[in-house]
Amino acid sequence: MKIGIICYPTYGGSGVIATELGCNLSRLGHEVHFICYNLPARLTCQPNVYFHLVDVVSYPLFKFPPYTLALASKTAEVIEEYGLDIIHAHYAVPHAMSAHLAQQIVGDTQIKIITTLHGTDIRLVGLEPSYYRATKYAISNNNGLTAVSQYLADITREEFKIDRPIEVIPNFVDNQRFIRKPDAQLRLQYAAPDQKIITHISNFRTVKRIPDILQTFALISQKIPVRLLLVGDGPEINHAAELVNKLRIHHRVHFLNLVNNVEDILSISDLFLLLSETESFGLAALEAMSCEVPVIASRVGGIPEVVQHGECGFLADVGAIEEFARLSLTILQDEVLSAKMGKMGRQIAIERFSSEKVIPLYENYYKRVLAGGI
Ligand code: GMT
Repeated sequence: MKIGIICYPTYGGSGVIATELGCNLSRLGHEVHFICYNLPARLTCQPNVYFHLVDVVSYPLFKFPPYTLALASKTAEVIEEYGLDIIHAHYAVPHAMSAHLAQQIVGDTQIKIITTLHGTDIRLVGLEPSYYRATKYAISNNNGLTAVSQYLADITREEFKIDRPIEVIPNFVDNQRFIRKPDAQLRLQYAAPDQKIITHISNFRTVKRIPDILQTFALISQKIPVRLLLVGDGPEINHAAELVNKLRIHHRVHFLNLVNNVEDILSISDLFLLLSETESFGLAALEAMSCEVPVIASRVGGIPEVVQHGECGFLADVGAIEEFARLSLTILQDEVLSAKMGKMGRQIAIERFSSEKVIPLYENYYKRVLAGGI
């Protein structure tokens, strides 16, 4: 198949999944065309993969350069030039609409549009009155629609009052890359041998409830020797640094910013925290599980579909800081339980969320959409 992929080219989960999906599809022999405003962060050069830059031209009259139109124009151009079969848009706003426009522009009934919903495109941005109607129109009229969790599919039907089928295809992880390979030297950079390492990885947006991460960590650190690694960057990072000082935990917290070797950091971690307000899936938690790191997470959105409570970690209600700290200590103070949960996490990551299992689900879905069977 000739597949066009539209995504945000950043380190965020939707961009990572889109990029990994495209690379995997190209290895299976499909021709893959990324259409983005930048080279996707995780994209590596390989045969059968093309990159098309969306150039958003500005003009003094424009207060807001029309990215949606530039993306639609570029997508239409690529569809025609390369004879694409499918455009797969990741993250509905505004990609579902740009892809729909491109389909109308080329006026070719052969090209099929599929959108994958990732989370905040539906739960936060798409529900904003400014975007609601256009998002609903686009996802109702695309040829195929997938969601990364059952929770997200259900909430989309409810919030957007649409009754079309939504295929649930979960996110996936490369179990060969995300495998526990602890580097003793790297560990020593952050913690003494008697200290545990807790890790949080995110885009540091409000939805991640960074203050809860820090307060939970502060409670844990009152009981055992421990260090916190904060990986990633985003709007809340300065606020996080201020709170770290206020809580007097600055000597126990490391800000790592964006790192390319996430799997190395996870491999030296003893616990992963994801205490978000809402989370359609929680890809970072899945990557931790694949590296045998037990997870403490909020019982919200699609997280319970990934993190099995009592098996590979524990869940508690959003904001339940004392409970998060208590559950974290239960794991950190029991080596047998910790190892058992780590192994179970990896088993779940392999059995249910490996790229080998999930990529064929997308391939089959594409074939069904092309055959008009959705
Ligand atoms: O919505 C975001 O915070 C960004 C978005 C992304 O582009 O990374 O994350 C969403 O998509 C990820 C990949 O499917 C999911 O793992 C995240 O759970 C989801 N984020 C939220 O629902 C908050």
